[in-house]
Amino acid sequence: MASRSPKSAGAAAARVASAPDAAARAAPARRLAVVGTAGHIDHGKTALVRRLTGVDTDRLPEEKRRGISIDLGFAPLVTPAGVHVGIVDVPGHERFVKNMLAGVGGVDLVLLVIAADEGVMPQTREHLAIVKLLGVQRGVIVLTKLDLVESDWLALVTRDVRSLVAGTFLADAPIVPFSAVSGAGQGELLAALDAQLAPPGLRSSDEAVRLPVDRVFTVEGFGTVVTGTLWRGRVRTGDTLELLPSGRPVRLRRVQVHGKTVDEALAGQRTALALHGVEREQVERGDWLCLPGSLRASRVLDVRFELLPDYPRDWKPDTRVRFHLGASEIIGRLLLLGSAARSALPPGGSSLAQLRLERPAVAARGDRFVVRSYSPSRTVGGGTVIEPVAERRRRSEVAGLDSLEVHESGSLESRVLEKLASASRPVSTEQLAQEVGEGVTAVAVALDSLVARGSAVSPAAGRWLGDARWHEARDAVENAVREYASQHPSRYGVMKGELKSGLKAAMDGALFDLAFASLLSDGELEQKGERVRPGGLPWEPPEATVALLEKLEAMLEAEGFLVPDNDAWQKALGAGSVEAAALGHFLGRLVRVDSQFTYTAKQMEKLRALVSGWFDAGNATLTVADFRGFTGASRKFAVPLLEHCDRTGWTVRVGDERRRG
Ligand SMILES: Nc1nc2c(ncn2[C@@H]2O[C@H](COP(=O)(O)OP(=O)(O)OP(=O)(O)O)[C@@H](O)[C@H]2O)c(=O)[nH]1
Ligand SMILES: [Mg+2]
Repeated sequence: MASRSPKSAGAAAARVASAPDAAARAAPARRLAVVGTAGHIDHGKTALVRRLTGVDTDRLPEEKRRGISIDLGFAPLVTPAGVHVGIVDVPGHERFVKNMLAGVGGVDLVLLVIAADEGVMPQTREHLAIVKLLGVQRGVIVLTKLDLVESDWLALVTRDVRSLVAGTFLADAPIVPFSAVSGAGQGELLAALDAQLAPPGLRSSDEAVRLPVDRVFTVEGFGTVVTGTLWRGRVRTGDTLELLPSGRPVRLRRVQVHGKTVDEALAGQRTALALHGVEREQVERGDWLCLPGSLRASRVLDVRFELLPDYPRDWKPDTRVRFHLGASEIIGRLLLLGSAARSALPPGGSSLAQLRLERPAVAARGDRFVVRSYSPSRTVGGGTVIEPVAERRRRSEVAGLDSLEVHESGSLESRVLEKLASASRPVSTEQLAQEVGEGVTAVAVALDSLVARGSAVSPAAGRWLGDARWHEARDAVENAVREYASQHPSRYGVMKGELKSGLKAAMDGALFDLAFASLLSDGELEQKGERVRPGGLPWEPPEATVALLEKLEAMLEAEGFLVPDNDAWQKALGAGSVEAAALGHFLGRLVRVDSQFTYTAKQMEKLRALVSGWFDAGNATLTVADFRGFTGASRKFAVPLLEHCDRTGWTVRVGDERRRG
């Protein structure tokens, strides 16, 4: 698990890019979109991007030499309708699907590229499966190399392609024949892009910043630079973000969009960010930049897993996999939960599952991910994150699956309530928002309605707890107080500290304090000094104890200040005398002078009068001998009594003498 210091994150949050200010919101909205290519090797993805943008996205020497794309390439495009598009060009080679996955995560639209001369090929299918699993909703299909085929062949391939995409989000997508050589189809392609990007619902910049890092390098004078598609939120120069999973706070020294330095970048833009506070070696592809405190890294995640329909076998309940989310690839085990755990999952099936990863993943509820087999690496399925930070659970464990299902499909209110029900202490709105993976505002609204319905309570400002848990806690405190009172009738009540530590196993200290305070203010409890008893239950110490106390007082006063020591009167009066003495202390009728001697309040009054009489008579100092003289106490009693006088402030010790206090 990544260790993140909440302190440093909190401090970093002071200047972050989360909440858009009014000015930013009022600015005319610029339409932004990220478009990814997809398709088999050599089908003309890079040539198409070059034709549309003039940018050659094959920038590595090895890519030039081999004539294939190896890693992600990026190019900007402004469409005829004015949408600012960042294109992510992916490699088609089957060995580089993991690179493809690192870039395709955040796309709004996919350009599925199929060479008209070759038609549908393996990575056409695999890339299509991937964008489907990732939940991409918009797309345009491009049949490239139009210049190489006859029209009847083109018609044949078009039919093939239609049947490939039937039943998918691309079922009704435009199919545009295109040639990167002649430029044929370019106008139609741009028009198709605009048509697909026109409906609203592209991303919003008003959410917590989230950016998957897909490249890291150093730039002379700027140090560590990362690139990535800004999934959500907006970032500005000077902002502090949190690098996850390491939890390092980093400051943005410079923000660039497609090579141009800007003050601010918005969700849906390809960005290059120069980071302050982190070395090149401390960042890698797959890391995330986030609003500090908004996400937590975890090795264990609960998910809904979907196995691809064309997977050739049943899927085993415990399998080594590669987990792809954002730009990250993490190896781990996928454990099916529930009924599928006992058998296996058939192709096309889905199951609740737990991912146990070798390194922490940074996920949010609802994130789509892709799963590839460990070896050989093939795309086998994917799914949706339900619990981004989960507890390890046994596969056979059925308990808890209900709550997982609530988190998968339940309303925000039911999900918040689920979290509250399992919380051991009151939690803040922010923490709940993080746990259910929703914005703070939406969670606050859900909480208000839960409180209105009586399902949740707010025992302290900004803190929340399930109603049942709250009443359980109050009842536990009240019952403990009642029980003590009935067991110890001669005592006013239980000491508060003793009560709290007695309930330690049953309840968190913070919850105790809140429950206690609320019981006190409701009059359910009454407190005197440190002792607490049930409210409205008048306290009448047992007569026998009072009688014994009177006997004890008489015994202590019998010989002036020469009282019998504690052992002596306990022996003389029997077991009940300790209880009687405790009552005397609580009532202020007895005073503990030291571990050996107890005096009555009356004796103490007399002592005080004698001491002040001594000083009133004009004596500046008081020695032990003087004291013995006017009290008749032997040295054995005089020393502890004088120390008591010092403690109560009647006298002040100076060397071997006392002065008036
Ligand atoms: N005749 C013709 N050739 C094309 C066309 N588009 C691409 N090519 C050629 O096809 C080859 C592969 O093109 P790329 O654009 O590199 O293919 P790609 O899909 O990017 O390949 P990978 O990135 O490696 O998956 C190159 O030699 C291109 O010149 C086209 O429309 N017509
Ligand atoms: Mg290419």
